[in-house]
Amino acid sequence: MKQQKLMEESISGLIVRTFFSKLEQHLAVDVAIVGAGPSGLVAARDLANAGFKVAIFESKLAPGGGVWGGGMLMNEVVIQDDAAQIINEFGITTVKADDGYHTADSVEMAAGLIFGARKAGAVIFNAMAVEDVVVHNGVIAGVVVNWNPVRRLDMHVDPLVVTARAVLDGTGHPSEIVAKVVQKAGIKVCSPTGGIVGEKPMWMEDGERTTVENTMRLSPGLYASGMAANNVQGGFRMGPIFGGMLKSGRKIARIIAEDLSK
Ligand code: 48F
Repeated sequence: MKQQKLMEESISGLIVRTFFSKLEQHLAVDVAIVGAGPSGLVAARDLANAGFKVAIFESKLAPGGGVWGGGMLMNEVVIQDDAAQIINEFGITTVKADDGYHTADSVEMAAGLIFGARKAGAVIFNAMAVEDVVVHNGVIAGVVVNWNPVRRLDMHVDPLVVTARAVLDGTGHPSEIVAKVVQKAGIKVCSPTGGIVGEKPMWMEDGERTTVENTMRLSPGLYASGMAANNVQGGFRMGPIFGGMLKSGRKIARIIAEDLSK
């Protein structure tokens, strides 16, 4: 007589099969986005909506980057008039305030950005860190991934590789991926020094403007958005105002889409 499957076996089996199928389908993607902060999530949604295969790798358990904490753990953020529309497209509510600013509940914004990117078709691998890049003849051709707990515990475990036609560094302040490219691969990037200039201190107005200006292709196959872009070019930081991050995500999605369509 056939033995009936136990519930425990069915549940574990479903998780293992669906996860590995998802991973296998994303071992070669059009765009690998490193970091699920606001700029990366906006870029992911735009690129997925444009029909590209997008995978986001986020080292933390919860995607959303620096959005959740608002300003000093007060869970509201501020967005300028000309960028509010971008999160409204995700269905996130903004409340108009004085002087051309809007506020948004940071928990709704983080959750909404994640949901919007995922619903557009971008797949998010959380608790998975990018520890290196793939370089073929000077062209960035993918990312090297491992479980973040493995990295944190400094375990000697070899990683896996995801190939990509474009790699976006959306890792925020440290621009971890560009650092690998410059320091380890010895590739010069498009910046005043050919390397990472380093983020400057607080100046909200200038930082917001330059975040968008600094968003660009850095070398063949490599792009940066958000604070990572600012760190590379030496822009100012700006704290809990997010218009620049949203516009940066939108701008880099357009640049990547144009490059991949050539
Ligand atoms: O820093 P983050 O939110 O990126 P962003 O889009 O936005 C910056 C703002 O949140 C804020 C600000 C606004 O004015 O200044 O800081 O530039 O999110 C970056 C994400 O990248 C993840 C990290 O956990 C965070 O969620 N991350 C960093 N390094 C890696 C990574 C890595 N090596 N692999 C995977 N994820």
